[in-house]
Amino acid sequence: MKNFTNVHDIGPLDAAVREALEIKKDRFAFTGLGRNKTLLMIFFNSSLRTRLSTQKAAMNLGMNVIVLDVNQGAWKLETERGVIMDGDKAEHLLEAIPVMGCYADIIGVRSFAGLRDKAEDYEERVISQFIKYSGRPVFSMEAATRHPLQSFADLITIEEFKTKERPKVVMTWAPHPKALPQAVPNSFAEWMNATDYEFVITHPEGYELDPAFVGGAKVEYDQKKALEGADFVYAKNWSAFADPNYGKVLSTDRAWTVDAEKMALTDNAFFMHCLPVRRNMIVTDDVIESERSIVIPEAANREISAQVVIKRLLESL
Ligand code: AN0
Ligand code: CP
Repeated sequence: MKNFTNVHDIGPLDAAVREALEIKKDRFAFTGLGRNKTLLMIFFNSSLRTRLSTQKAAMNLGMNVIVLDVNQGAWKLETERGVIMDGDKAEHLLEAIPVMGCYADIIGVRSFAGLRDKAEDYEERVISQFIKYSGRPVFSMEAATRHPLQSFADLITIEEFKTKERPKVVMTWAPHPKALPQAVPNSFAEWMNATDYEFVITHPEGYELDPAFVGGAKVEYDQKKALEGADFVYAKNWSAFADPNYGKVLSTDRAWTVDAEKMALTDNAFFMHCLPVRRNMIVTDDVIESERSIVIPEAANREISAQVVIKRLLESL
C-alpha cells in the first residue's frame, strides 16, 4: 500500500479485517518492522483518539514517532499558491511539506474541511499536496472528505459484535451546535457500501450527503422508520453538503437525539459513535452508558486499524 486515504487503498475488506483480528491477538508480533523508521504525525486540527491510537500503533511496530501540531509552535502556513505572503503566514506549504518529508519515513495528516469552499474541500487539496510533494507514503488521520482510519475501526467493531451474517446498520444524523465536516459520515458510508450489510442513512431534509458517498445506500427521512429492526445505530452530526447551504447548520432539532425510546425500535441494537460526542445533543446519557453502547471498544479499535495501515505502509517502503 503506497498511501491510505480511502476504502479502495486497503483492498479486500475481509482480508483487512482478518489481518486486524490477527494483530489484535498479538499486537507486538511485528516490533522489528518499524525499527529505525520514523512516523511523522501532522495535526492541523485537534485530536484525542487519533493522536494516541496512531502513536500507539506505530510504537507497537517498533517505530519512532514525531508529532507536530501545526497551529501550536510551527510557523503559520500558507496553502494557496500565488499569494503575496505579506500577511501573518510565514511559510508556504510547498516548502514545509518536502522539508517534513526529509525527517520522516511515513507521514500521517489530519486536515479537516474548511466548510467554506466545497470545491476546495472535495478536491482534498491539503492531503493531495502531502502525497505529491512529501516523497513519502501518506495516510489520512481525517482529511476534508473522509476519515478512513475511523471507518476501518468501525468495520472491525461491527465484525466483532455482529450476531447476524448480514446486520442492519443505520447511520443517523443527530443534532450538534457547531458545523461539523461530512468526513466521518462520507467515509462510514463508503466503507459500509463496500460490505454486504443492509445499510440505511437517515437525516432531516437538507442534510443529503454527496451522492458519490451515499452510493446504493437506502436514504430514509423518517428516523423512527429507519431505526426499526436495526442491529447497529451509528450516530453522527454533519453540516449541510448541498448548495447553497454547504457547511451550514440547518437544524439543532433535539427530536433527532438518539434516546432510549428510539433504541427500543431497534433489534436491541448496539450504539456506536466515533467520539468526541456531545451528550444529550447527539445521544442521551442513558443510551451511551447502556450495556449496548460500544463506543469504548470502537475507540479501542482505532489502535488496531492504524496498526494494519502503518504495517502495510512499512511493508511497501
Ligand atoms: C470531528 C468531525 O466531526 O469530523 C472529528 C470527529 C472524529 N468532530 C468534531 O470536530 C467535534
Ligand atoms: N474519532 C476521532 O478521530 O477522535 P479524535 O478527533 O479525538 O482523534
